[in-house]
Amino acid sequence: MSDERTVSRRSVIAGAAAAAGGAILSQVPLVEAQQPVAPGNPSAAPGSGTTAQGARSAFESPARAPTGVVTGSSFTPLQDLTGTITPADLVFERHHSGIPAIDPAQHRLMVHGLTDRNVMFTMAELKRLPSVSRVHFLECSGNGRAAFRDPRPAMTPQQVDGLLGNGEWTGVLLATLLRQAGVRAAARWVIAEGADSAKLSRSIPLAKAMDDAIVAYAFNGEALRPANGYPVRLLLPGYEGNMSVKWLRRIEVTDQPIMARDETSKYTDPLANGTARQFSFVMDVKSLITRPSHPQRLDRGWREIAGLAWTGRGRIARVDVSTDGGGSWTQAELQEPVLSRAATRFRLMWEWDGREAVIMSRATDETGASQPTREAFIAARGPATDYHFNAIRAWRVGRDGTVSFV
Ligand SMILES: Nc1nc2c(c(=O)[nH]1)N[C@H]1C(S)=C(S)[C@@H](COP(=O)(O)O)O[C@H]1N2
Ligand SMILES: [Mo]
Repeated sequence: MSDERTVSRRSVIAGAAAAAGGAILSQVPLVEAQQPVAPGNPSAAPGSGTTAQGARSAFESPARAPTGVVTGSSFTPLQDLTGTITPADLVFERHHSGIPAIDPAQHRLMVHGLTDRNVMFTMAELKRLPSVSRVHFLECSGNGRAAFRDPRPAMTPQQVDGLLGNGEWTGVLLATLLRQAGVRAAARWVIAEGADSAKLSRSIPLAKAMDDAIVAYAFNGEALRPANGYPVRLLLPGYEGNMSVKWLRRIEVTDQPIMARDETSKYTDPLANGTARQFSFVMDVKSLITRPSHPQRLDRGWREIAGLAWTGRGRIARVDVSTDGGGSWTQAELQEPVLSRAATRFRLMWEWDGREAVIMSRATDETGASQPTREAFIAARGPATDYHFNAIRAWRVGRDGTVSFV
């Protein structure tokens, strides 16, 4: 343990830090002493009836924060969520020309181009094919832009990094569809096109299409929501969100990229030397502390520092947490199972002693890649970079217990 004011959950449970563990429990007033009867007053009257669809407790109101209308985003309320799975009705939305209303009975997905045959799939046909269910994150490559460009103390995790969702996607591997069509030897790319009026199109390396790309029709156990691509979308694990084309209608196999609007005028990264980095597909290793965060106000004593870490390159290997602005770091616990290209929850117990503290997290993935400091990020990418913001971020805890984004 490198920091005397932090303690891992495992060491508490194992009794290896019995003194520290005892200190935690003695300071947390779990129940009033000498409670003579069980708390609460069970109602004598029967409760309300069973329901066809679940609703949240009237005491809970997590919500997305929409900006824009037809061209817009709505942000995942990361501060309200626990574990790793984003509920379908809270996962962020990002669309370039509104949410199309598509009748699944009328929808078709065409696979053509450098193929032995052109194939057209109905939704019923897609659902007859062998399916996979996999947990992956989906992150817009513009995520974190406002927090990088214009950091404000009152920002919440939702505003900092809310263009992030994580959940279980079900569908057919794109490789299965491509094998049915028969990919010709000259093929190198596939072009995916959406059925929205933006006809959002992206070029995808054939190797990715044949590897883990999913033609997904469900999320978290049920049909996709209209905003997230109903009835069918692409999900490219670990790649920038823009490439996971929603309302998927066409896959064209080609020998070169098409240089679509969304991969030329947008989603290229201007660099310091005046050139731009194109086809920066993979999302970099990243993490965010979601609690404590703004607008929480802390009391002194022990609490959990918790957040999410994710990387497009595979699994998260470790997350280190600092409570002194990066002076010293302690390795956090990772919630098992740690899945590839999926959000991973990290946790560390921390005793806040009432002095000003700056808390931050730094994730490292299985390839050895680690989050850069803001200074190193700017040095590498230049001041005008517009995507893939993965520098270390921090929250400041003031003497009055208020938490603000740094
Ligand atoms: N057809 C289509 N696909 C799209 C988009 C779009 O506007 N149209 N937006 C893209 C962007 S920029 C992102 S970040 C993700 C967002 O997916 P979500 O809205 O399901 O969270 O979808 C991508 N796929
Ligand atoms: Mo995006």
